[in-house]
Parts: sequence; structure tokens; C-alpha cells
Amino acid sequence: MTAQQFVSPNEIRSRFSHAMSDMYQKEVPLYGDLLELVAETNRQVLREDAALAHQLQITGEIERLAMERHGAIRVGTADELATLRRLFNVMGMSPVGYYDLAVAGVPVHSTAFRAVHEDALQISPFRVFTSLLRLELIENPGLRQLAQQLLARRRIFTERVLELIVLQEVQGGLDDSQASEFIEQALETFRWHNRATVSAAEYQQLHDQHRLIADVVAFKGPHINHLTPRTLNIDLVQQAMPGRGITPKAVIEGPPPRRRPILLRQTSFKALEESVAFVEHDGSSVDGHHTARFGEIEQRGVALTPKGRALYDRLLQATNDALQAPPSEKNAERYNQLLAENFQAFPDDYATLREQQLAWFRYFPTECGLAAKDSLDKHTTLEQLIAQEHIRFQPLVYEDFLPVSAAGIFQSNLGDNRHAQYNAASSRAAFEQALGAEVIDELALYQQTQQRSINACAQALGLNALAV
Ligand code: OOG
Ligand code: NI
Repeated sequence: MTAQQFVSPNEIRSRFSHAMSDMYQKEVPLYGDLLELVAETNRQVLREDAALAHQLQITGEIERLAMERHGAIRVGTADELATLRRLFNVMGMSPVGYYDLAVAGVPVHSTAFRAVHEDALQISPFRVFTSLLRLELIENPGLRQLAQQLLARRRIFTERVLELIVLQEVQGGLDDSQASEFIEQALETFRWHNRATVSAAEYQQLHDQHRLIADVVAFKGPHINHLTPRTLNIDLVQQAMPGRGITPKAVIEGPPPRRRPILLRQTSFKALEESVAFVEHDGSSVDGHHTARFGEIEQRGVALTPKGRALYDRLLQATNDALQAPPSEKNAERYNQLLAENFQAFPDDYATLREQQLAWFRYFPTECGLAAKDSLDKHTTLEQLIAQEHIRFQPLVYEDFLPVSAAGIFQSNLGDNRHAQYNAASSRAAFEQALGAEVIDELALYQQTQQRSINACAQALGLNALAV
């Protein structure tokens, strides 16, 4: 078979992302309502903010906006995680970033599977936040053993999807009918099962240790627990949610509202209580319920350099220190006020963010730059070209996640007010060993994208090279 007959991984990802969204809309109709609300709000924002519409046109983000979403899953073993890595690789998704959530009281560590090149992200920015349960953090040895046994018994992948993954690895791709079958089979792993694999008493034990543990261990597979569309104005959507019968969490995670958004702001509605059947040891069923699946929205802003990220982390930490308690309904107002005050120290215009090297940007030649191409001084610098308006810059959108925000999302949806403390050290090496690969450093990806845009400017303007 020749490469021409293979469906590109980008197309498989794009098709899979749609199939996943269709499945989740059927499983959780409130997600469909949220999609509608976000689409309406995005249309309104684009109508009212011509500058933003123009910016998104230049970067191409406008074309991917409606299809932009992330999902989240949780797995229990190294084998499951390593096979997921191979499954996502078929769709051109690689593990990017390491997130340790134990420090925030959630016994998992995570990565995000996503496309890495801006051209691939443009075709489908679909990402999956994937967490591995840290069984070693279960204190009770009997319970740890029960969890291990349950996980060792289950098979979260269909036989056929495993064959198709191998086929893809051997052939180097999948043809159209194999790709369709792969999508259908891969979807099965993420489907909701309302029949638990444990008895009601076992479920209760797992649940009492940590609700998350019950969610990972007591079911047949890693059901997708939310899918998140991207909004251009999260405050508007948050305000409109109650009118649609959707109750949002108390505070929006991430930075405060700004003229120029940075990183990522997220909010969600509480997980739904769903009917499940427990399976007793005599084979009979017992009715019960489980809460795990929810809806989330996010607003993405410019990606930050290490220097910008350090400033972000510092201001967020200062806010939390001043609040002296986890953000909740009770202190939401004070939290928002403290957050806004602290973040006054973060420049809020793109020119300053760029000059101070706090954020990443993409550079584009302007019409007048292209027109002046033949008369440009070969030794001209990027800064001079910007000053002459021969090159302009646009924010490079953040494609990743934030550990403190992720922990906040986890906690609010687990209804977990206990805020457990885990002292175990962050274990990126152990995570990578389970994954069977190293995670990619997201900062290197932003730097490469920025540099490619500068190289493209140099080429379009007939210059040798340009430095930042
Ligand atoms: C993942 C929670 C984190 C995000 O967007 O930061 C998350 C989970 O609940 O499994 O989805
Ligand atoms: Ni999420």
C-alpha cells in the first residue's frame, strides 16, 4: 500500500473528534445545550468585536473555533495509558506536558494528548486531558489490592481496535475503510457504561477512599467525563448558564478577565447524578447512582513564555495565599477581587507582553511589507520591520492546560470539599515509564511555532534570516 492511500492522521483526529462529540451529546444532552449557548455567544462576540474577528482571521483560529474542544479521561494502569498513547498516535496526537495533581489533593498525574504542529492544530485542535490514577496513594492496603485486581481484570480496548493500531504501526497508516473502522472501535473505549463492575459495597469502599478512585476502578472503561467547547467570552457564557438550566461552579479557574486574555480560563457545571447498576457476587444487580460526568467551557488566550508563566504562577499563588482558603461559593467575590488586584501587575496589551517577552507570538508579513520586498535592506531586523509595519504580530494561542485549574475542575466535579493532602513527590519519571514515552515540553512547541512564523516572514520578504 502506498502512502497516498492512507487517510492523514489529522483527518482521522478530526473525524474522531466529531464522532466523540456526537456520542457525548447523546449521552449528556446538557452538553448539547452548552454547545448551542457557546456558539451563540461566539457569534455575538464576533459581531461586536471587529478587532478580535480580524485577529482570529489572520491566525486562522476562526476556522477551527466551532470544532474546538477538549475531553478528559482517567485510567488506572500503565498498560492502559501506554495503549492509549498508541491509539492517540493513530490520530496524530502526542503526549504534551506533565501535570501533577497530587499536590492539589487529587491522586492522579496527567498529560494532554494533542497535535503539536500549528498546521495540524489548524485542521483539528482536539485534545484529551488524560489522567493516570496513582494507586500507591491509596492508604488502605486491602482496598489498594481490590483496586489492582479490578483493574487487572478489565479490558478497556476492543480486540479490533488493538489490531488496527498494530496495522497502522506496521503499514504506516490506515486506508479509508480501516480509518472508519478504527474511529468506530476507538470510540467504544470512551463510552459510558451504566453497569458497574463491582458490588454496591465495594463501590462504597472505593468511593469513601476517594470518589475519583471509584470512578476509575468501578467501571468497564475510561468513559469520557466531559467535552469542552471554546468560548470567546467565558464571563458572558457563565452569566447565561443559569438561564438555560445549567448551574456553573462558583469561580472561573485561571486568570481574571482581561482586555487581552492569557493562557486559559475555565468553568464547568456540576457533575450529574446518574443511575448505575452494581453487580453483586451472586450475580444479582442492585440499583445505585454515580456522579462523574459534567460540562465545561473554556476561553483561550495567548501562550506565555517561561518568564510570563512564572509571573502568572506567582500572582495566582499570592491570590490564594491572601484568600487563606480554597475558593468556594462563600468567598467567590473576595477571590475575584483579590485575583483582579494581583493581576494588575500583569501587562495587558500585546505590545508590552511581546517587548517584555512574557508571551509567544506569530509574525506575519503585511501587504505593505510584501510590496516593499525588493527594496528592503538585507540586514534589517525583525524589530525594524515591525516598526515599519512590514511585519505584524498576533498572539499565539495557548493549547495546553493548567495544573491548579485542572485540580479546581476535578474537585468541584467530584464534590470534594475535603481537599486531601498527598505528600508524595511529583513523579514525572514514573508517569513517563507508565506511558512508555517521554512527554513533550510544551514550551519548546510554542518556541518552534514562533520561530517558523519568523522564518516564513523572512522568506516571504526575500531576507536571509530574522532573529527575535
Ligand atoms: C480532568 C479535569 C481537568 C481541565 O480542563 O483542566 C480538566 C478530569 O476531571 O478528569 O479537564
Ligand atoms: Ni477539561
